[in-house]
Amino acid sequence: VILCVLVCVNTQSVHRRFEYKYSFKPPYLAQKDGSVPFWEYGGNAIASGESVRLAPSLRSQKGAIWSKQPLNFDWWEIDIMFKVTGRGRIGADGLAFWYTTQRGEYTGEVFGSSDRWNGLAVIFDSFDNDNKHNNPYIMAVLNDGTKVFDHKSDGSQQLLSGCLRDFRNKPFPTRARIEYYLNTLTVYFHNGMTNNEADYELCFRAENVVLPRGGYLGLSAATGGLADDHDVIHLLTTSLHTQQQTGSGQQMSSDEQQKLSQEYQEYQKKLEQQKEEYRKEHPDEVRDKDGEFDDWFESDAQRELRQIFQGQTQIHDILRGLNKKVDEVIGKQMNSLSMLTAVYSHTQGQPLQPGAAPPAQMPALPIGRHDWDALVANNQIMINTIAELKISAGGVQAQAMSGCPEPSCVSFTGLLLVVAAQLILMLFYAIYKERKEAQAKKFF
Ligand SMILES: [Ca+2]
Ligand SMILES: [Ca+2]
Repeated sequence: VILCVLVCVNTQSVHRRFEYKYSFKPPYLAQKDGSVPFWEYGGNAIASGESVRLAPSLRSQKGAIWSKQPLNFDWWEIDIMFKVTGRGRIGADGLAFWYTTQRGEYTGEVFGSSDRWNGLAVIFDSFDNDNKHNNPYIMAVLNDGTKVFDHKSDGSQQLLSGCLRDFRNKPFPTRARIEYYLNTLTVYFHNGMTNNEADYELCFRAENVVLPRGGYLGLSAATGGLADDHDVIHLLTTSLHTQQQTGSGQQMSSDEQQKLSQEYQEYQKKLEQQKEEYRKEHPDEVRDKDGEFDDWFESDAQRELRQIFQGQTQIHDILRGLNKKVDEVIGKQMNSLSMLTAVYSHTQGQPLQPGAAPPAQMPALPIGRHDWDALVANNQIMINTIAELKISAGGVQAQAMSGCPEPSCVSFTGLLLVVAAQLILMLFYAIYKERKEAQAKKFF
């Protein structure tokens, strides 16, 4: 999926620009007075240096954060890193991302913000109101300002598209990447089982989506009788521009650009100043943050958990590598097989034209029945080895599920066998080709 995205993006040559005025991220996410630059939050939301807690794990809490300015570009990609955590097996209510023509409320009816919105909501719905065992669910809901969100059915009759994904209580923060480019809306989800940047999966893609221009960005969350903490660690906005857009009238005037960069420099200076002040005021904390004492305060249980996660992440990486290699081997295998078949059928079954003189007599079949059988047998061995390898990979996965923290349980014998078999086949083919060429030369 990631590969496709890269390729698609490359072929259409999208120009990307990070939009700091529509983003927030740690450290120093909130300033000393609690404000978040370029954003406004309210309700029960609290911003700290590290995250924005939209709704805390207390009953009936609501909160939201909204961008101060509407977007001044048409296409965008927004990456949200968040954590929904709670003690219960079930949590509530959920979190929502908004792109709407007006800023919503901070204590509204729909996951903390306004109903009858005009624009897009991407909702992370934790609680299963309609009892269909299909939550937590991620969905996009479009609204033109007239529809009332149907909580009773979890919006199942109103959603544009969605996917069933558990985003609660993950070892690493979960992430969503929402892309709106040339009227195609794509949502990717990172399940937080690893902290690997490449682990986004497609949730859905919808075409011909028309959103109003110049919307505001927002995030909101709400709790009910059950209550999770809803923390957003960052929201990063990138504007996407087609080549024509950047080439023509969309270009900013140099005055405007100068003003913007000056503004940005001032913002950076202010940030640095605040960091310095913070260091002066909290010398201990800063030292702590540098990690000097981190290792001293890890309990046994924490350490064990950390080791398990590390082990599982490693197993996951190894499995992914193995999968890729097996795919490669199968691909090569298919290639050589089709080449061989083509050659074989060419030499065996060349039909002779009745009228035409037979071409310079066909060379005796350069590959005997015996050679062919050997090749087929070789092939069979390779297919069996791949099957074995797949089974052993499955075993490793099962072990990983049962919490085996050792990353070394993978046997590479299978992999080596495949590689060896592949080499033998290549060698065989090379010899065969040489023989054929030598024989062909005799005729010229
Ligand atoms: Ca719900
Ligand atoms: Ca449901």
